[in-house]
Amino acid sequence: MHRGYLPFLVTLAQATGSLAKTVNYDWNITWVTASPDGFARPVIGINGAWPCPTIEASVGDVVAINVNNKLGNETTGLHFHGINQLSTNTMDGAVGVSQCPLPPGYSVQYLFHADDPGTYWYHSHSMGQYPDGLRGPLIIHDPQDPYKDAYDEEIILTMSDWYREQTPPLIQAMIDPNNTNFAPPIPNSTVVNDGGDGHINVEPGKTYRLRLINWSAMFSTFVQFDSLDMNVIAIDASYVKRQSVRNLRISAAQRSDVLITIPADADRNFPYLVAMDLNQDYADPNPPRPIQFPFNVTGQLVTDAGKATDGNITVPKFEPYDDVTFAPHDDEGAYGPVTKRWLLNFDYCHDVNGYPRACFNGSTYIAQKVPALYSAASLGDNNTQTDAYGPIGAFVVEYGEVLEIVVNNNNDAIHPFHLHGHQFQVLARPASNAGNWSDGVAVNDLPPRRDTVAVNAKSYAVFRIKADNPGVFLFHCHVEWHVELGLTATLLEAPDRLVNYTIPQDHIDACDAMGIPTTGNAAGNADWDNTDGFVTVPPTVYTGYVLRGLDLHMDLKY
Ligand SMILES: *[C@@H]1O[C@H](CO)[C@@H](O)[C@H](O)[C@H]1NC(C)=O
Ligand SMILES: *[C@@H]1O[C@H](CO)[C@@H](O)[C@H](O)[C@H]1NC(C)=O
Ligand SMILES: *[C@@H]1O[C@H](CO)[C@@H](O)[C@H](O)[C@H]1NC(C)=O
Ligand SMILES: *[C@@H]1O[C@H](CO)[C@@H](O)[C@H](O)[C@H]1NC(C)=O
Ligand SMILES: *[C@@H]1O[C@H](CO)[C@@H](O)[C@H](O)[C@H]1NC(C)=O
Ligand SMILES: *[C@@H]1O[C@H](CO)[C@@H](O)[C@H](O)[C@H]1NC(C)=O
Ligand SMILES: *[C@@H]1O[C@H](CO)[C@@H](O)[C@H](O)[C@H]1NC(C)=O
Ligand SMILES: *[C@@H]1O[C@H](CO)[C@@H](O)[C@H](O)[C@H]1NC(C)=O
Ligand SMILES: *[C@@H]1O[C@H](CO)[C@@H](O)[C@H](O)[C@H]1NC(C)=O
Ligand SMILES: *[C@@H]1O[C@H](CO)[C@@H](O)[C@H](O)[C@H]1NC(C)=O
Ligand SMILES: *[C@@H]1O[C@H](CO)[C@@H](O)[C@H](O)[C@H]1NC(C)=O
Ligand SMILES: [Cu+2]
Repeated sequence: MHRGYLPFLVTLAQATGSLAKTVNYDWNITWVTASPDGFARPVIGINGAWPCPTIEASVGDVVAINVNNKLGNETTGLHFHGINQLSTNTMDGAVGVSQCPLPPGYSVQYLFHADDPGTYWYHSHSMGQYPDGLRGPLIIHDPQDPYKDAYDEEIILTMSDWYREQTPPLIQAMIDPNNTNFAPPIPNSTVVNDGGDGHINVEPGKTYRLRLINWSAMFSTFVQFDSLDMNVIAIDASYVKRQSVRNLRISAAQRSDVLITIPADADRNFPYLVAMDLNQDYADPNPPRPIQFPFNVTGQLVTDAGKATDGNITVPKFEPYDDVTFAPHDDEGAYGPVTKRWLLNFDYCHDVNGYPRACFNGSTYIAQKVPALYSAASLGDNNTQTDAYGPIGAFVVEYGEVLEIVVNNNNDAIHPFHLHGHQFQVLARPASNAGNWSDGVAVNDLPPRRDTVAVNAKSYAVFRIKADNPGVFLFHCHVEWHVELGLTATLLEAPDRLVNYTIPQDHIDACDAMGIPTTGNAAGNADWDNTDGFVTVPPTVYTGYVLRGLDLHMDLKY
């Protein structure tokens, strides 16, 4: 099975040195029963087990993952969050954008280059599936890690909200036309490492690199370790100048790598608190929905299992470190001059059909039949016509441009925004109630980079990227329930370089099995401006990714 991009990958692997290897995984996606919070329910696991395994590679490696959908009754797809997929956009795993839904009984191989070190995670990017359990850590180790002499061992600590109900009924309630409050489902608990007691064995005198990963569907987490400071060394997949902090707020999809030193004379265990932020805007002293921190998990850094492990800590007031004040480790300054600006005004809305949805500039994202990348690859030079892609909020940037992305959050809650394909620079992210962005606002000229940033309530954020990764990339809120409400837009990056882009045969086979065209505009029409068959009404009934029986040529309501 040969792929058009494989020679490219091999060339890169060779270029980075003889130690480069291919890391192979062979995965069956399967139903498993698990009870991470003491309540048993079906979850989506891998090779009959859950929590899902960790993908580990080193810089320069090629990662090859065979994904066999053995769910029987649902489609799927895997996204590798934070991996830029430079020149491998077909491997981004965003269903409806860079691939078709993978039907039961079918397989695809994800093949990409481990080019940048860091703490990442993978998850299903198929309607609402990751809160059902299909998520795991993805670590790319760095032989050149600038902090490698500063720690002795590594520990992965994941944290998440957890729902006892399966996702489909939760999404059904979310997208129902009667959900006029745009109300998301409230989780039942907080889990660390997808279950277990949160005990971590440590030794006095050692320094640990904790890779904190938040894969919540909705809520952010505050993290604090008793009397021990955290030394932050990386956010998402970007190194920062070492910074000591007491408390972090980690939004859905964000990661932080922190060093923690256990005192050499430690004679006890150290509790740590993971507290879910259930306020819409934690800075607001009178939150509109005052459900305050009911979901705490207290874990323990255990130096001696014979000593008390029931200690806990109380944090009178969470004062999380401001993550936009971290400094990039490599001193890379703000990209410039800006040649294009993408200004997005987010608010809840009623769409043209009157349905309660989430909008950028008054428009909600509506998934189309043909993955947008496949349209870009097949429409020739008409692939720059944003109307060819249907109502997916398409925006074109040319190769080499410096793109400034501005998001105004007109809502009274904090929302974590994520861009696929880049670690973007965060130039400004003021406090809540700063109002809308205006040209000339102060920006940081030594900005930190990351791939997900929490935008404060009634406020804004300013990001920049260099358009050096031809592809089709989603920009969306990482609250899964808001994705279902359409809080997504689409970046068409250097579409002129996507003409005749090679789509792997196994990805094409998945589309064929689903009855989805792989060329043409959003509806598969050869003429870019023929809108017959465009999807213009967002789904209000969640048939979702569920296949009715084994009729693979289902209606396209995924
Ligand atoms: C995947 O499932 C098939 C049966 O459907 C089995 O033969 C194979 O060994 C499984 N693979 C793994 C890695 O468990
Ligand atoms: C698919 O099957 C699993 C396992 O039986 C079940 O728990 C789940 O609810 C089903 N999914 C749908 C969408 O019906
Ligand atoms: C919407 O309608 C459904 C089905 O009739 C009902 O179960 C649900 O409670 C309603 N939701 C709201 C927010 O009124
Ligand atoms: C989970 O939480 C929801 C929302 O608060 C609640 O309605 C439901 O009863 C809870 N489920 C269980 C099994 O505790
Ligand atoms: C994870 O992110 C969610 C959503 O932003 C947030 O509410 C929750 O507090 C975060 N959890 C941790 C442990 O950082
Ligand atoms: C833990 O916190 C609870 C509630 O704040 C308190 O009642 C209890 O005494 C604490 N336990 C210890 C060992 O400090
Ligand atoms: C969770 O922890 C916070 C900070 O210590 C505290 O304010 C809150 O009362 C705790 N919640 C519960 C339910 O214990
Ligand atoms: C969104 O609306 C603003 C204000 O009207 C406008 O300046 C901006 O260009 C619009 N963005 C897009 C992507 O159309
Ligand atoms: C682009 O669309 C125009 C009609 O608008 C058509 O004449 C032309 O052939 C198309 N170009 C390609 C490469 O398909
Ligand atoms: C921000 O702009 C929106 C229009 O996009 C407007 O409705 C809102 O009132 C503005 N907010 C402020 C604080 O001026
Ligand atoms: C793309 O493929 C078409 C059909 O084979 C061909 O006519 C066209 O020249 C190709 N375009 C580019 C830019 O390679
Ligand atoms: Cu993502």
